[in-house]
Amino acid sequence: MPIGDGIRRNIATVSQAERNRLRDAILALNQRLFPGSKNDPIPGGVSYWFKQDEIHDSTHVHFCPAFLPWHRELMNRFEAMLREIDPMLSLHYWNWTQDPQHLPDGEGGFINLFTPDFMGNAIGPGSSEIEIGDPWRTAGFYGGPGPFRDNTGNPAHPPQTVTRQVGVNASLVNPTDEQTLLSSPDFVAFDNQMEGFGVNLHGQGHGYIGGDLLNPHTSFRDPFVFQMHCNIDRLFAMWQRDQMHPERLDPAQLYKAQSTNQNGFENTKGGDRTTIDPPGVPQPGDNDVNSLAPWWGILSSLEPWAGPGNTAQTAATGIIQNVKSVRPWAPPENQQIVKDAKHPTVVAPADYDTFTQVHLPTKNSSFMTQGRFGSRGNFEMVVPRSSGGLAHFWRANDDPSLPWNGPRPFGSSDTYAAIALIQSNFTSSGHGAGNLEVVARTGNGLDFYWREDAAPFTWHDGAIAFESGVSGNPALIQGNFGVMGNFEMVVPLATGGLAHFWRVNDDPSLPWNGPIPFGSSDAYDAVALIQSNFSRPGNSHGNLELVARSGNRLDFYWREDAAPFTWHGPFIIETI
Ligand SMILES: [Cu+2]
Repeated sequence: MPIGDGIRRNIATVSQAERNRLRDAILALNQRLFPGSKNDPIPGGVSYWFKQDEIHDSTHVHFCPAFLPWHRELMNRFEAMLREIDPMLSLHYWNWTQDPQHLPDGEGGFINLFTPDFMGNAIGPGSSEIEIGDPWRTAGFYGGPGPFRDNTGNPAHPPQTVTRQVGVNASLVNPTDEQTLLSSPDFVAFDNQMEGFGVNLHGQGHGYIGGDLLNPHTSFRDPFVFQMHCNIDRLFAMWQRDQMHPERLDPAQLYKAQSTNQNGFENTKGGDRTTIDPPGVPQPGDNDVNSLAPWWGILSSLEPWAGPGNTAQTAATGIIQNVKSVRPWAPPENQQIVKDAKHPTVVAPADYDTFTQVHLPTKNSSFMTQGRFGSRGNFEMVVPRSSGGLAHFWRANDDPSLPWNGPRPFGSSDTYAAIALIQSNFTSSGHGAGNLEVVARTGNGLDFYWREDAAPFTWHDGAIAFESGVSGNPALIQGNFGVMGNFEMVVPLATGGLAHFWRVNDDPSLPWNGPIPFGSSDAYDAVALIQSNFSRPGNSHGNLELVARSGNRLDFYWREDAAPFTWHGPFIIETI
């Protein structure tokens, strides 16, 4: 799996090396301090890690419409902190329908997340509650001589203990309940299934881990809470990405009837939330953090980041009492940022490995693909122009009228016959959606082009002309060999048979290798190429799989994903 591509993945399927880097980055968060002294009126000198508990404890955004967007902001900010330590990292998730002590790693093996070199202890002797232990205790995440925040209330002090009791207080989430969640017709129904008083998958996830995760006051003292809440954000993101509901990515439409709601009892409890309190009857302590009943609405500013005082919370957004001030989003640093749940950075989901759109661009090989520009992903298409050269078209999929744009001409004036287009994880802007990469056949040769992923979106001639002697269409993918993921290309040879080329993307000079000729000596005119999840046992990459057409016959080939990388075939699929 390419590290550094920004995608949040199932934690069990990333490499051991990446899990180690994630652990080390979390440990490093406890070595970085926010400004100030712990004796200041608003305590300073709090570590980046301890800040998480302080943030969560200052606002208590639960059982109210802001639950999902507020926790998304928390996840995004935590991931940004991890990337301050290690820019290649993403915040990955635990799939809570699967045993975290026996998770399929996607390659036929199993991973236990609760070990002393990753997340610490799961459960004690006789199924008792147990301290999370190392790697956290030695790194000062809890314990020591004191004083402890449990007694002093000072967020700069460690908690006395952090514990777990995995699998005792609740069961794993049932996939059927998760399917009901993803089928929710609107935001109120989704939120209710996630954290209402019925199924309450969020509460079930906390209950399954147990120990400090049972208590909303202490949950964010356990690093594992971020892998659990990342999964909640993933499910919210998948529900938003439903192809039939593009409005769920629109800040004005996502929250439907709740979009204009202030905080406050009468306005926030939509849907079947009537079981919390009788409708229309405010209860003592409603809208008060201290009462644990702050009913944050969609118009509420996201606290504590919006800062104290009455600029972030107004009569128009509703007022929540006793929000604690948290630095640096309070004096003297005053780094407040006022956003509400409708802010585009909150509505737009992060990329997860369970979005098919994320994977299609690199697995696809054609003159058209769905890329990652825009929140839905635009369609991108490159075709030859009859007058010579190439033309790029794209469909803007965030625009309700779905307009096709282009043509944008580029390339030499040669006459091209066949094209392969992908979006890669190279980013010319350093933080964009990914460059477009094109291989185009002209006569018996191949030209290579790429396009920047930020304005002015210039097309570049890759100045690579392959040997003559090819015909038909090239098939191009970005696979997962190497850290970046090499480009793999198969193209028919004019003299018959096929040839494999690959670009070594970890080498700064980006050298193309090949051709490796293979296959029968028949003339092929069309090929399709993927990298699959078939793999030599114990290997992690995935075979290359190829279908090639010769006249009216389809041949199948595959290539091993370990040395000596032998191509096998042809296996005749069909004569059509
Ligand atoms: Cu939670």
